[in-house]
Amino acid sequence: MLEALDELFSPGCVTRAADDLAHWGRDWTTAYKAAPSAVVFPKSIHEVVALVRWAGSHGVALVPSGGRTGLSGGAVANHGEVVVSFDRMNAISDFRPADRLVTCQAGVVTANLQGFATEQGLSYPVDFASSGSSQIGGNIATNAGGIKVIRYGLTRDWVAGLTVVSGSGEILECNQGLIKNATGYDLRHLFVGSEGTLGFIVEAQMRLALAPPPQRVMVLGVPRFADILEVLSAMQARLVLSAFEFFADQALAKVMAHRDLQSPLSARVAFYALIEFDDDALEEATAVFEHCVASGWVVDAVLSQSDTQAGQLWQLREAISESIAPFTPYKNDISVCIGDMPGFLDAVEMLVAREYPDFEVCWYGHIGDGNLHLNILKPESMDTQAFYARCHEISPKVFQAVAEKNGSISAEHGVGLLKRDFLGFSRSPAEIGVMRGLKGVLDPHGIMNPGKLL
Ligand code: 2HG
Ligand code: ZN
Repeated sequence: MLEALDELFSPGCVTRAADDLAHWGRDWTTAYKAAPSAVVFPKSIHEVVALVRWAGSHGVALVPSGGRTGLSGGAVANHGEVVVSFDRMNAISDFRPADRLVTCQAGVVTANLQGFATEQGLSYPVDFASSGSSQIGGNIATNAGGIKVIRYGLTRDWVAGLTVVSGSGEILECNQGLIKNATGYDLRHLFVGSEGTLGFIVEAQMRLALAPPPQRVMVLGVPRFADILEVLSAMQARLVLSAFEFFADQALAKVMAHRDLQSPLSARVAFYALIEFDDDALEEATAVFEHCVASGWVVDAVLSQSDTQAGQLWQLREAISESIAPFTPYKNDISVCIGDMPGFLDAVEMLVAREYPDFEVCWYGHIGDGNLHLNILKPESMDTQAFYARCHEISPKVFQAVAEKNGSISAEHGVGLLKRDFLGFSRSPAEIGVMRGLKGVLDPHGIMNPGKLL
């Protein structure tokens, strides 16, 4: 049956080679084995429509594939699905300065959109460590967050219009760049974060921001976990922050070893906060830093003196994920409201100390927007399956603590395969029922990324 794909696509746009299946059949999640039956590379919206209609009438499951930098298995094809790669739909077009809007095909790499915006004297402010590989379609399908959410929000906030091919093969043009549009349901937002389960995003109108003023980065040493929140509120009371990240010393040790970097402060401290702010707020930032030292929350800090140094300090945070990857980390990506963070931190810290006494635990994340990344590292001698099984036993306890604060069990990494069984900790049965109903309407044949999210 898959031979029909050769008729739907031009030569060279379908592959069944084993290496290609392994490459395009998975994302950065390491827990699953890729097993797609083919990979296709559409070059136009009409090819996507033809594919979806063909797949619907033959009951063939499709898995959308962007930069495959996801960490929840949303882009994993492990059941003979056809992978739909957007690598060849990567054009940026139709820049509209008056609206500060630009049209991107789904496969535009995030860094290319950022570069395009800079060339126009503007910026695309959503940013994360994987921006060199991740694609706009995938960012929208997972509502990607990253390191600047505290100031600029999530991907959702920059999506002004979407073109989607629904699971029944219809083209939906959602919102088309308008700021004001009070004509009923905003379907655009339904597709943001839908992980390809309702339709495939083929094109997006992205809003651009004004170029930011020059920035400064400060890394502060904070001996006690809870005091990071004191530093956050002191900073936010007087400064507009572009980022407020944190990492534990265990995470720093891994990055220093992996990238051969120096410790940012003269002595090692249990936790670090990395803040970024406008250069013209330097005096204010220094005053807050002094207040934090006087209050006993902070023991030392380093301030970037150039963009190069700012980039080096950012590496300490941004390279954590890649530095711990060789340790087969079990990832938690959880969030609560900032106001609930102090009690939540205590609860999770106690739980982790009790449940994972013999495992190395790496804390880091975007604490300024309420998002913690809690990575449990596999002891070298432990079998991977046994390690995952143990973490799966403990996860419900972590998620219970999240649920008690009405938090999210997946703040920015999506649900995919990895978190699907835990969705009920963050979404009520009634909500999940509505989600299933929507899936039935938009994906009547159940072919759009089946088995993910719901
Ligand atoms: C980050 O913030 C990414 O670095 C990855 O969201 C987080 O590796 C992780 O758990
Ligand atoms: Zn993150």
